[in-house]
Amino acid sequence: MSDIKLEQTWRWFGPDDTTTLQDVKQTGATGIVSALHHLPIGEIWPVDEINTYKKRIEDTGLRWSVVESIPVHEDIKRQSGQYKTWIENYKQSIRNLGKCGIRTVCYNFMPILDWTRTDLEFEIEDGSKALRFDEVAMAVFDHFILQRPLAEKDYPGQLIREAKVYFEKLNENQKDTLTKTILAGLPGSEEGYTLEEFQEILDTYKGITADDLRSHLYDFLREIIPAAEDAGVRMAIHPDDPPFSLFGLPRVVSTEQDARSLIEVVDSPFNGLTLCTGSYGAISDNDLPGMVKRLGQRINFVHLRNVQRESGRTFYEANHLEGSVDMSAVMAALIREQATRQKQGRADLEIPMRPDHGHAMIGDLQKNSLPGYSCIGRLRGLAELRGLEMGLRAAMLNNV
Ligand code: DNO
Repeated sequence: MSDIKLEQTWRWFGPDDTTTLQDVKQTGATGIVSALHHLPIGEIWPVDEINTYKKRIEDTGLRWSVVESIPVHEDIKRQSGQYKTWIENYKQSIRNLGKCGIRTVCYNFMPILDWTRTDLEFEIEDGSKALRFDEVAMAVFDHFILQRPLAEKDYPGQLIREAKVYFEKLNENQKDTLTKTILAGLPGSEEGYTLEEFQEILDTYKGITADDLRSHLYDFLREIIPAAEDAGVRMAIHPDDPPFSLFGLPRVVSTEQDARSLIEVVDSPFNGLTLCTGSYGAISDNDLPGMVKRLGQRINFVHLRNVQRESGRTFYEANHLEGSVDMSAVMAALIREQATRQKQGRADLEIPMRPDHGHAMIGDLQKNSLPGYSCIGRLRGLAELRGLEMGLRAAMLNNV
């Protein structure tokens, strides 16, 4: 147990990222989390493109540890159109990654929108900027700006009344910013929409219930996991962020029960989870240390990030060791999980972990860094998490 640790990784968005690979080296991270962002969703990732990208990373002395993400085509989530072709392509991409020695793939199954926030510049008391999800702002957008038919039904009356007051105070610029924040696509989500496009694509989900989406996910897993097993690639599904329905769309990877059910559908270590403490942690029902204890054997990738839950469903992203998630209890549970794996003789002891998001702070504020993916904010997070891990591990080893 003494010399193993979590593999410290860093998300890098490719050559245009304002944080360069050389910068990443200085953070102390050794692994890169990245994707072939330029390829259209659904297309096969060719071996030569994977190898070229991999070499570029390795030339800096880093390792491409995790793919985040191979996006899942909307047709697969709806089981419509060309979905069978997209599934075959997905399998081929997994096989190709396996051939190139890339062993972990993170993905999600959220309809239309990947992660969603309503404010990208929420100033906290030290002057740094955080991302925030405000349930009132969400209702403002959904009911008053998008004017989604029947949106009102999805919110308590009191929330709609608050949203009305909020909406009436917004000027055109502010409405525009809120719209862009929700629809333009946050880093990694690969897609952005205008209001009209968004309503159109929402309509394509009409009649698709949570049970339907769940069964589409399970069918997808039954298809891809055998391919992942053959290729030696561990799949790690990312939870819904935030972990509840938005715009009346179903979401099926939000709770411990969701995670448990989906790993049971195909009972293989290659059918695993991304433990994202910030996503699961946005609702108080998710007991994160308990989840690591109970589902740890199937955790293939870890995103460590904290959230401060406010009232209702509102939250903002807090510093990594502050906020509503007990990060030291999560870390202790991960360390115990590694010790268990070691006893079991498992090869995957060094579970890849990345500091997820960070505040825009100090030099980040003058730089045009991607929302949540500032360099110094994440560096602070990684440094704190590394210290937490090292201290806890030493204390646990010596039974302090
Ligand atoms: C946000 C990220 C998500 C995540 C995908 C995984 O910061 O955690 O975009 O990458 O949902 O597929």
